[in-house]
Amino acid sequence: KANGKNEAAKLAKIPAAANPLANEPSAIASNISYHVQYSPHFSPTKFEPEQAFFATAESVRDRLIQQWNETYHHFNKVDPKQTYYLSMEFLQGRTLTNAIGSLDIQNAYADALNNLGHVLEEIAEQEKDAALGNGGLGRLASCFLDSMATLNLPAWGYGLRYRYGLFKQKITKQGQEEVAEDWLEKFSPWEVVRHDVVFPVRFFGSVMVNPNGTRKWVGGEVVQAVAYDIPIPGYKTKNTISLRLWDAKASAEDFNLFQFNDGQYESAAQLHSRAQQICAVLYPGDSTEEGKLLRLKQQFFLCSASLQDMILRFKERKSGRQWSEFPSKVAVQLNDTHPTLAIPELMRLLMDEEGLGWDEAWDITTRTVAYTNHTVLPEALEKWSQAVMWKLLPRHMEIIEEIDKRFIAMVRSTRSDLESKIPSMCILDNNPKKPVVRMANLCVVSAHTVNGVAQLHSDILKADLFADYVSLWPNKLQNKTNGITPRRWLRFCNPELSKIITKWLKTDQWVTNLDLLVGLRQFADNTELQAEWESAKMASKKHLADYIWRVTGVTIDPNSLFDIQVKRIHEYKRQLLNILGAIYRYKKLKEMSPQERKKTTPRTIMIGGKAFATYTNAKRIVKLVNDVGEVVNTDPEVNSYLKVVFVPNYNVSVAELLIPGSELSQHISTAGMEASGTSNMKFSLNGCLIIGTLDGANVEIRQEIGEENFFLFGAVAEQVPKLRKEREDGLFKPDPRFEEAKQFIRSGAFGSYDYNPLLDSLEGNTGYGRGDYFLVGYDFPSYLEAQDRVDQAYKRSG
Ligand code: B1N
Repeated sequence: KANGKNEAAKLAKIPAAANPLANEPSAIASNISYHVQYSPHFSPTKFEPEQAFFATAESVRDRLIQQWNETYHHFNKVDPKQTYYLSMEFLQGRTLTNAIGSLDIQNAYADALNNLGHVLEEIAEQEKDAALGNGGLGRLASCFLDSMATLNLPAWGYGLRYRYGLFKQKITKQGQEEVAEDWLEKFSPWEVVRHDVVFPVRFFGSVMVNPNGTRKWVGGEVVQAVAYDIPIPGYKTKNTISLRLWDAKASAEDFNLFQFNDGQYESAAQLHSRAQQICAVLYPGDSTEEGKLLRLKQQFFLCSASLQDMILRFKERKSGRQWSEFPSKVAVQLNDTHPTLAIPELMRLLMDEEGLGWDEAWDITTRTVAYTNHTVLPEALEKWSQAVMWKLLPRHMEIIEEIDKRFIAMVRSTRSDLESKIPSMCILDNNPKKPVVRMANLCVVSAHTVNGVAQLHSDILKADLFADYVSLWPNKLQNKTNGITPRRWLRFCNPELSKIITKWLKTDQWVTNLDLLVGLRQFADNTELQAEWESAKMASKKHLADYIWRVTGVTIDPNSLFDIQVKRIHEYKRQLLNILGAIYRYKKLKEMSPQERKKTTPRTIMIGGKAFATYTNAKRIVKLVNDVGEVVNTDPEVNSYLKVVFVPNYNVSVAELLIPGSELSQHISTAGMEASGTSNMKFSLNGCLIIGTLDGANVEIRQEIGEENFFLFGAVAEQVPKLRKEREDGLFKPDPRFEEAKQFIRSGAFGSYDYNPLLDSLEGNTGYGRGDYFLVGYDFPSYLEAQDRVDQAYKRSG
């Protein structure tokens, strides 16, 4: 362990480097010590791991800034078509290890820190996760940035600089407790504020009609959007792109000095505090009820600031150019419907600010914008109240009405056969009870391309949700199966396995070209490779076991099968199926004789994930997993054959620890409901087998890794509607094993908490209005059978 005083003494002896960006450990050490002294954030002379982290990060940042500026100048000169990824969420996680790895200077940094009395891994753990997202959708955005940078693409990410990211999850006797996560508590060494990049963003107000008939949005309140940039280095390339996060600020004129001097402190700063609210918190997703108006403000704030920035860049890169060039220089990708307002905002900017006519503005907008759909869950499809929209964005509502009117006229004049479909295809739902804007419809009507995120999901979009549009625009809908960055999710999080792969492939090119991994297939039966592989897995399992002990106090056996399910807690993801399976396993173990137990495959089941704060059933599931763990792990009869662990506060850096140590991972959503899933890819990449349904990207992963490496069970998507109907009609006969597992909970085996409401959701007519909407009962028997196959396979593999 580093001792602050000794390290500080060492620091004082480090000479200044001639070139602060040189790659020798001595130059790096001197650059780190420079930052300790001259970029001080703490009292002088302290050099504990925390201080060492910030100084190391700043030293790495120096290098990033150099590449970053060069990238910036290069693209300014070349003027390529830029991709802009608009997303309300980016789940960046930690940056240090990724940045050092991308710059390919791990060893030099490790040595430099050693010389200064520190250990790189320990320093890296000081960093807080930047969790400006909820789950897969946000992490996908961050993976795309890494990959685009690595592919040398001219891309930018645009998002919001939330003051508080996703909450920290604490587990107490009551279950999950949410605590604000202060990722900016000290500061983030990775962000650079651009004081020269500031745009006004208006809210409320009214529409003024000019004498010539053109329209202008005026009045209301104006907030300033200030750019904070985070460098995104590509792997072993100089290309370093930007994640631009907007923060909201009121201007000095908005501070009412007169009121302040009069002692009216709160009202004097009212506009300032209203501006601060905009980026105060990330809205936890998967929800239905939030501060609707504030969330809409956030969405518009992101869209307006980002588009103004893109337009300015377009103009600055070449003066006096034609607007018709815009779509060949700018591509805007909407990450779900959350940034849909980019569509009417681009129309407004082009027409009201730049003086273009409707037709030209529409042509440019539709050729610029593309939309990715990430879900078919009806409650996650955004619909904004027309009343709220008229109030906050009056000019945009005029534009949306016009888009809708023209769309309907176009369908009527060209496709009279679709007349009956117009009410569901159009944008405005004018139901007098609750008139809303259907954001997905606005996106499909306006985007040149719409994509789903896995083959099955895209097929469902085409056959179901967006079927009528397919008949209108046969080529608009495409599939783009999600992906993950192999840098963070294998090369950096699992260096032991990476080394083995590089050794056997005789190249490390797989880090940027995963197709090369098929080259390992020819060695599959090589016992030397197998032994190396196993020892890497064992090392990761021990590392993980150590972590689990630190955060939960539970000891787990690295020789048991490590079985992991980590993702947001949701009924459709069916963590309940997992824990019911664990409960059934426990009950059977209890009934066995000691000799019989010895023949079973020892397992450690780990479940982690955050539940949305007001999602009652999700929170009950968290509590149930914890209660089951409490009983099972302290039961001396069975706890060498089964452990059940709830992994608290699942986030990106916890994932980086769990995934390398996994042997089986669960991707067991009700078929047709998980659009893609992305952790399934991460687990597979780390040599973990999957138990899963034919859902999302599981389908394609199974084809890639081979059926023998995928423990398949459950209903397929086409069966689901019929099975739900059968349940409703009382035709479903539950398997006795399912009844037994539920009964065991009801009997109080896991404590006195009232689990009846949760269990009732699997029966009768509760839950989503129809009992067991997610078909846990239907899939339970085939799930248990798949788990038996897992146990057998593990035994065979020794
Ligand atoms: O997007 C991921 C997919 O891999 C997952 O299957 C999918 O569930 C996820 C509202 C969402 N879909 N929708 C959301 C997030 C926040 C919010 O406020 C919806 N997240 C997904 C990447 O494609």
